[in-house]
Parts: sequence; structure tokens; C-alpha cells
Amino acid sequence: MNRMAETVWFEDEHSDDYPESLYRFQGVVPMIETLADFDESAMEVYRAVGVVGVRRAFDPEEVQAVINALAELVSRESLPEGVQLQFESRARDILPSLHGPDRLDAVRKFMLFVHLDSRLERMVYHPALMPILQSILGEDPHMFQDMALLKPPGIGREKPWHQDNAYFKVPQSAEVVGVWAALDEATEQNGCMFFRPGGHRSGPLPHFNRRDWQICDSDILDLEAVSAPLPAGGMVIFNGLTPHGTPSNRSNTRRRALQFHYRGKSVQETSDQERLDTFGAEGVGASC
Ligand SMILES: O=C(O)CCC(=O)C(=O)O
Ligand SMILES: [Fe+2]
Repeated sequence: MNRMAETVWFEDEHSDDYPESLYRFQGVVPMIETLADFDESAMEVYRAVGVVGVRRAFDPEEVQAVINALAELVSRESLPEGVQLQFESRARDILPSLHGPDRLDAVRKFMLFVHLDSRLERMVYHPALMPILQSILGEDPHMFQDMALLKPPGIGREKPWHQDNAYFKVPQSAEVVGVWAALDEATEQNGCMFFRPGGHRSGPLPHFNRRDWQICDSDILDLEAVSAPLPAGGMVIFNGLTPHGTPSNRSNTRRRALQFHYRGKSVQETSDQERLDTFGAEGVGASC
């Protein structure tokens, strides 16, 4: 079945069994307080570590507007072609009983929807974020993928370790910036982001189809990881090559997040073949 052609579907059943040690952490990502604090020294940290956290990036009204907009969109009778709404496989039984904003508690991933609501569109080129993206990319940013990852309480599945660029048709020479914003408090228990500091500097890693399109667990187990716990409205800004993952949400708290990816506006899309030649395990003769 061609999943790309579908708009709404349930995730395939996947094992949610993984070594707990994948999410052992030595510290937290370097953090600044607000987007306005992203100065030259934050930029140096960004270049060295591949990720910078911002504790207060969006204000509570902005966060609430995003949640309201998402809740309205996932409650629509139908969604236009191109939008992708994926429910957690373990939400099959509860979905029929969820109404209004509670429907978000069944969603794993929602994609390519920001153009449907001005409250969301406004966040993409947020005035406080723009100068940071411009200085990282060296030119105006072009947002090429929007996503909401909702990891519902109790059923939100792990997102195994990966590099985002392994999913993108972007030339390897081009820089990609990911922006991940917490819409609820994100903690190690409910599935906050975990990163491999400095990992972007080692370049592309082979990815394998295991619990997901991911880095081999055995390549992660010995690495030093840091977590990115954030209050609602907090954000991480990270390089598309920085390895990261999120554990399952086994707590009873929500962990909703919004994620945008940007490349420079002059950067042209490449092919799936180039992406697989770079990240596909066959291309580099790796095993897992
Ligand atoms: O929000 C998450 O759980 C992680 C999402 C992620 O890393 C991705 O979609 O690339
Ligand atoms: Fe990612």
C-alpha cells in the first residue's frame, strides 16, 4: 500500500521494546532563556554541539493557539490531499470515544498542515526565530517540512535514534535546521528529546529499517547522550545531522510538540537515490 497517497491512517504495529540504556543521559543540552539570547556565543555552541535549547521561545498564548488549531484540524471530517495524519497503533480502541481536543490523545504524527490555519502559519516564520535561522543558514530560510508529534500519554511510542537528514532529499553539502517546540512540558519520562552532543560533526550515519528508519541501537548504546527537558513553549534548535531520539511516553502526561525543518531558500531538493546512497546501510556497507 502506498502510504504517501493516504491522508489518515493508523501506524503499523511496531515493537515498543528497546534497551532502556538508549535513553541514559549524562546532562542536558546547552540552554538559553529566550530567542533574543541567541547571540554569537550561542551560535558557537550551536556549531560545536549541534543543538541549543531555548527555555521560553513561544509565549503561553502562542502555545495555546497552536494547540487549538491542531485540535480543530484533527477533528475535521476530512483533510485535503497531501496532509498526513497518523494515529498511534495502540489508539485503535480509544479513538471512537475521543472528541474535540481529546482526539489529539490518539495522534502520533500530523504532517504538512500548517497552510490550513493562520495560527500555525504564523509560527513558521516567527519574527523572533527568523534572525537565528538566517544567521545559521547564511540566507533566508525555506521551511520544507512541518510536523506535529504528539506522543500521547501511556501509548506514545518511541522515536528511535536517527538523523533528520536521513529522511530528506536535501544535498549533503546543504545545512538543515530543525526546530522542535514543546507544547506541553517535555520531560525524560514523557518522551522529551535526547541528543548526541557534537554528533553532527561526524557526518551521515547508516540508517536501517528496524523499529523505524533509524540508527542501529548498537551504534548508540555506548554514546554519551544529553536530554532536552523543556517547559511548554520551550524549543530546541538543532542541526539536521545531530543524532537524536525520544523514548516512549509511559507517563500520564501529554507530550505534544510542533516541528519545522528549514533549509536555505536557494537550496534545491535532490533525489531519494542520493538520500539512500548517503544514509542507506547498503550504500556504506554497514550491518546492524
Ligand atoms: O517528537 C519526537 O518524539 C521526535 C520527532 C523526531 O525526531 C522526528 O520526527 O524527526
Ligand atoms: Fe528527528
